[in-house]
Amino acid sequence: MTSPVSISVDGGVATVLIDNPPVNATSQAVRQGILDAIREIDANDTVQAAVLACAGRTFVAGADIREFGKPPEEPHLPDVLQAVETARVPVVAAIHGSALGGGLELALACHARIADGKAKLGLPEVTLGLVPGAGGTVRLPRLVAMENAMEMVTGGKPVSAGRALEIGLVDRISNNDLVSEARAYAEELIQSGKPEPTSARTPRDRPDASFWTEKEKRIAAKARGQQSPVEALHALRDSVTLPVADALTAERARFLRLRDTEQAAALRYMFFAERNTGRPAEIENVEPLGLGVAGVVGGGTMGAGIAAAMLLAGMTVVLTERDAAAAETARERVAGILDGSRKRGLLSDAAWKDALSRFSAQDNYNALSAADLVIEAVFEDMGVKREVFTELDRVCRADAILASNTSYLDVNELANATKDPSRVVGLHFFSPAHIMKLLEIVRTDAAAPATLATAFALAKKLRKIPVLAGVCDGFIGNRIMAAYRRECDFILEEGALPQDVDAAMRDYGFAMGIYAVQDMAGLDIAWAMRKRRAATRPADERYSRIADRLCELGRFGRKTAAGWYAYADGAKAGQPDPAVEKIILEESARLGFTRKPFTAEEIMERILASMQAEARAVLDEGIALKPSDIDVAMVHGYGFPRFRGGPMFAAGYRD
Ligand code: 3H9
Repeated sequence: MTSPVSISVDGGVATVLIDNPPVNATSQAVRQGILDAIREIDANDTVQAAVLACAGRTFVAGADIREFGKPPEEPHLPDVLQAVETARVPVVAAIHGSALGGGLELALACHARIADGKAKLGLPEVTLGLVPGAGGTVRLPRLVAMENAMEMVTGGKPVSAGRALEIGLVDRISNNDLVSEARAYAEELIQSGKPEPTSARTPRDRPDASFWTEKEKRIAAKARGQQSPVEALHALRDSVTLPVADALTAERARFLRLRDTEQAAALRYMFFAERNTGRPAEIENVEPLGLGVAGVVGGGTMGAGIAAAMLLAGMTVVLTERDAAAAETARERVAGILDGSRKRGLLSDAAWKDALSRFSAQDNYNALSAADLVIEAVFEDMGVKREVFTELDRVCRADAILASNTSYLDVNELANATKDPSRVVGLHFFSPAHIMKLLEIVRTDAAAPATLATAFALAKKLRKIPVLAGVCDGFIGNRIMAAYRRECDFILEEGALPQDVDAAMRDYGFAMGIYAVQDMAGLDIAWAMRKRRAATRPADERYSRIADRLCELGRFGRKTAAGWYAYADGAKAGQPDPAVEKIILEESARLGFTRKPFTAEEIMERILASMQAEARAVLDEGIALKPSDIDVAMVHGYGFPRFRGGPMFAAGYRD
């Protein structure tokens, strides 16, 4: 087998090239190849400097995640990096694409670093439930200030090449031909002498004990039970309090210990589940239709978010509203979102202007006549949505795709309101639509393969994770949420209070509990739906009246300063309310329950069991293609903690 690492020597400078598609991960063959190349360089007196570069779209993007479940094979990455760092000649890392995890650790072990202007550099191990395992926490604080190292290692977010230069992570930015500039840099180092190995340098700073205490408090609170961010902080503390060799050993031990945890297994599973969500067989080899011009009907929170998402992805967007005043409000809303992205540095001034120039808000449907795709995001009511589809049928091109952003309604019924149901699909975005990664693609009975292929192409263009769902009440996510919300109300009837349920969910890793979420979103829409469905509800079905009783009192959540909690003086955080407790106790008594205390574990067991039961029904009915799609939906649309892998993973499902 040929090695994925090759070496060529030209005029005293060796170029070591790693070529291991798709992302040059440090598989066993790559590790062996780098080690062999360094040995060859060490043995060849004509070589005076080396450049380490990668073929294809990126520098080394990390260890090979697929190897993590298996016993590690020699040579181990720390030993390979030790060989690079102690090489006889200076080694310059030439970084393009992404230098991540073990890839950045490799660059840190080199004697100098030059990066392409568009490169990204990071240590994302915490997002896989790990800490860097090949010297990242020890070498990084010897190049950058501890505050910056801490952000990179405990947050896991990559930094841009520009930022990397600013903080001292790279020495130079290449503006032209990266490898030639790296070679020129290597030649300079032949003259000026080999820089000191990174691990032999003095740390940029050694913060005092109060720094670590304060950071640990903050990081642990943010991690909500995920172990790796706090472990990463401890590894950084070791790197400036222990001798270097001991810090490297301690880091490696931490990495190996974490690699075998359930959290790391869950995060690895999620990594692949997100990239491999199911696609319907009928769209293989089907060309998607064009996605240049998109229409959006309705400029409320969802419509404006969807419009912004498409503008940010380079599409031209026409939004329609019922009259000029509403169109102007929608325009302002979309402009506000784009402005927010610019202020947070996610959009350059030029890109912001460009996005605005591709947007218009109109007060009539005729403006949609040129659109390739139209997404309606009007009020969640079948009558209103049917009218919209009738209008779209009248004004849109015969080959335009018509999509509904409904979160519950029967998309088949909407499709049948059009002349050509094969062009209709559900596209269920999550709020805020320009940020949330999940896109449920709802397949109607008549949807043509090209319609579905285009929906998947849209997800890719918007950098969203597509999850295919069949038509049913609530599709995948809302249906499972409705099931566990019902279960939570039963737990209230049997003895718990909303604050107990919410605390149990937060302890498990959710950002918010179900009752705080309902108060934020508003209780009225779900109430209206329950009333609509009351006539068809089976008489023997268990039904909790608590939420209805709150709504009857006008307690619709934060917006009315009262819901499951009380919100005094516009407070964002609710307080337990004796009036709610009274209603719950009355309902328990009415139903004949002797209230009993629930532990957080018991509450979570009931919640998970109800999610899993509904998820199995969703699979049996063919609403979801596979269990991991359900996990992706619950993690990315409903706040299920990613480090727990989703309800199916928690039930023992492994891909
Ligand atoms: C680590 O390094 C530990 C060390 O500290 C210690 C070691 C001792 N391994 O995302 P994409 C596959 S931990 C295996 O669609 P993009 C991916 O599954 C690691 N496979 O492309 C997909 O396969 P397929 C730290 C990997 O352009 C294909 O590559 N590193 C790996 O949107 C394309 O991926 C990370 O966490 C991998 N490491 O984004 C980096 N990475 O085509 C993880 C990717 O069969 N990777 N694949 O579906 C990423 O963040 C993105 O993939 C990247 C490219 C930004 C690189």
